[in-house]
Amino acid sequence: MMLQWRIFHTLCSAGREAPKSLKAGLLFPHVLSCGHRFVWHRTKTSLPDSRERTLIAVKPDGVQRRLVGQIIQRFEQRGFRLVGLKMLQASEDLLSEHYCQLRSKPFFPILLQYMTSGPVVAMVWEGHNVVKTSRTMVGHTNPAEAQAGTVRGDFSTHVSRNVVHASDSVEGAQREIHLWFQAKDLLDWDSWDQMSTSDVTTSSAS
Ligand code: DAT
Ligand code: MG
Repeated sequence: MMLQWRIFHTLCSAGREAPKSLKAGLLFPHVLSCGHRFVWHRTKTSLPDSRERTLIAVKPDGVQRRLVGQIIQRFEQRGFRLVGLKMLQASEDLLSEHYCQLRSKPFFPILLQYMTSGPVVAMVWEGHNVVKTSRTMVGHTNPAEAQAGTVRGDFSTHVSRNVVHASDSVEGAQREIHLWFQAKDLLDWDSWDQMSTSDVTTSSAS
């Protein structure tokens, strides 16, 4: 502990920013050893995709039905990190860009009408394989074919009211996140339980 304080003061007096883990350890001494073991562990075994991100959006029907909390809970309990969150009334322009691959579909005008019918809660979630895992958690596009236990399988019955959006590829997620969020509104942070929710499995998992 004394050593931590010494390093902290040395950095501060030299006008440098102390590492986040050190600050956390000083503010919350009970996590000090975990915090430092955690940082050491990350540099040794983290895979690049532990920082993979996806866009999840609770659609207007999900917001109207007050499902936001339950949907957030599912992603939190799965072990993903929330790095961006906002509620907005999405514009037709934004949605037209978001769903650009569907512009020629007959249901496109109805989709835009539905998606602009009320507020949307847009989120960016981060973690190992978050894109693929989120798609599984959200379930089939058509809720009639979605497995029970998925968001769509538990909360919806019709494709035109399927409660939630999830990016379908890593590249698609990057495009969508850029569309919905400014970089300054996304936070990089380390969760203290990261070792137990993902890093410990990364040395052998793909
Ligand atoms: P997903 O949302 O599972 O990625 P998608 O990208 O193919 O599915 O379609 C985007 C949304 O468009 C979908 O969530 C609901 C709507 N949609 C898709 N197919 C539809 C259809 N046949 N009729 C009405 N809406 C549809
Ligand atoms: Mg899609």
